[in-house]
Parts: sequence; C-alpha cells; structure tokens
Amino acid sequence: MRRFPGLVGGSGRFSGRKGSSANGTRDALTSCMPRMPYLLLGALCALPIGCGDEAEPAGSAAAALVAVCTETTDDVPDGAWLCGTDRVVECDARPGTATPAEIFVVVSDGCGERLLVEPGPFPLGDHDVVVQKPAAASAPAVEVCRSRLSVVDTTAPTAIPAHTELWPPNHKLHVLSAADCARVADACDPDLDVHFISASSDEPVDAEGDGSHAPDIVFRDSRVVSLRAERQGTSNGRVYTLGWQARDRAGNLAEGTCTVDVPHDQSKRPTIADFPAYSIQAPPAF
Ligand SMILES: [Ca+2]
Ligand SMILES: [Ca+2]
Ligand SMILES: [Ca+2]
Repeated sequence: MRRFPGLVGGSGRFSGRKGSSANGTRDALTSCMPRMPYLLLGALCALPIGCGDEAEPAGSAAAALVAVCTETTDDVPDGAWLCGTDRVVECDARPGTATPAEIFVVVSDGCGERLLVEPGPFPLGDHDVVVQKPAAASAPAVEVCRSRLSVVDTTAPTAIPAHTELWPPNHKLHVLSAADCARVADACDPDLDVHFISASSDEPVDAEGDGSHAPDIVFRDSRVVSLRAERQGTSNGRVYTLGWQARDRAGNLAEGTCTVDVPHDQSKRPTIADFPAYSIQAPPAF
C-alpha cells in the first residue's frame, strides 16, 4: 500500500497569535423621510439624504460606504462613525480590504441635499474619506467633512497541519513542500507564504537496522525538504517533525509543526514519536 503523499489526519500542532477586531458597522438610523435609491456617479456614491436615511445592509451586493445625513448628533447611534473623526477597521475580505458601511454626517443646513463619498472597498492602509455636497450647474462640489480611515490586519494566519506517512521503507527520498506540511490561509493576505524553519527525526541518521543511507533530511530551500523513507527494524517507527512558519504581509505570525511517519510495519500499530535524535535548521526564508 502506497500511502505517500497522502494526508492522513491532522495530528500536527498549530499555534497562532490573534489580534482583536476593530470597530464594526452599526445599525442604520430609523428613517424619518421616504427612502430613495442612490446613484453611482463615477467613483462617488451619491446618496439622497433625508434625515436619518436608511443605509444599505452590510453584506448585500450594494454594500459600500454611504454617507448618512443627520441634523443633530442625537441622531448618531452610539459608536457609529461620525465624519470628522478617525476610524480603524479590520481587513475582512480578500484581497485585503474593508468596507465600512456608514459614515454619519451632521449638517448645519439640514438634510435636503445628497452627499457624496467614495464607496470603497478600501485596501490595507490609511485613507482620507471625504464627504462632499455634489457639484451644481454653477458651483463645484463642496467638501462637508473628512475622516481618516485606517484598514489594518491584526489577525494571524490560520492553518491546518497535515500528517503524512511514507511507505514502503525502501530508503528512497520523498519530497514535501511547506504547503504540504501546513495548509494556511489569511483573511487579508491571499498571497500568504509558508516555509520550514526546522526538521528533526526521532531516529539517528544511521544506526542499527536502518540500512546505511545518509543524510535522511535534505532541505532544497526553506520551502522544500526531502525525507528518507526508512526506519529502524528494531524500533517503533520513525517520526520526522517539521517546523513551519507563515507570516502575512502585515507581519502577523503563525507557526507550528507537522509530522511525517515511517511506520515500522503495516500492522496498524501507531508509530511512536520519541525524543528527537537530532534536529537541523531550514535555510533562511529570504
Ligand atoms: Ca492576517
Ligand atoms: Ca539513514
Ligand atoms: Ca519512534
């Protein structure tokens, strides 16, 4: 039975550091004027505003940042984004963007005009979000207020470590990639990189009952390693342990290990992971 390179379970260990999410969107105001459809004007979203005009629900096809006009601060829900203040939001969608749903604007001259605001989505980084009254026939657009929007990624990648078996123990080298070792994903970084940092074996490189082949662990680079399919006939099966790391472009780190077993035989008895006989470092990732 040839089991390599099948992934047979998920017994590897994983650890990741997680950050906190930033502010979410808030419920829309209760409308006090009939709602009207809003228009797309180039890159700007024109929202006809009545007092407390209702925003599009987040997650709908039309989900985008809209300016919600209010006549007093009393109409701004607690915690809502008020134009003129800064906001930090967690990146929440590929390829690393965020779409806050509403920015409330308190206007001194009432809510009788449409307001314009760039709808997003906004990529990682800082953005000036400007709310304007639209240009009229004889007058240019007028800035009402502006805010700084910071889209951040504070969440570590997630991973599912793999467990691989090499069979038969014919002393041949088998190639594994870091992606074989851990299947990683990140909410904000679609180009996430995973690489090895170390490898160890719980059997010596050359001892009694395992043939005379060396080396048994060969790194081609930080992302590819070759492992020899062999074990001591006098022991309980060989376990290679591969350490991996994945870092998103914001610098959040996830790391863990996966294991590669060479069973002693095909009796289904578990392969026993003993204390490492030796360990080597992977080449630098960059
Ligand atoms: Ca991340
Ligand atoms: Ca060997
Ligand atoms: Ca063992």
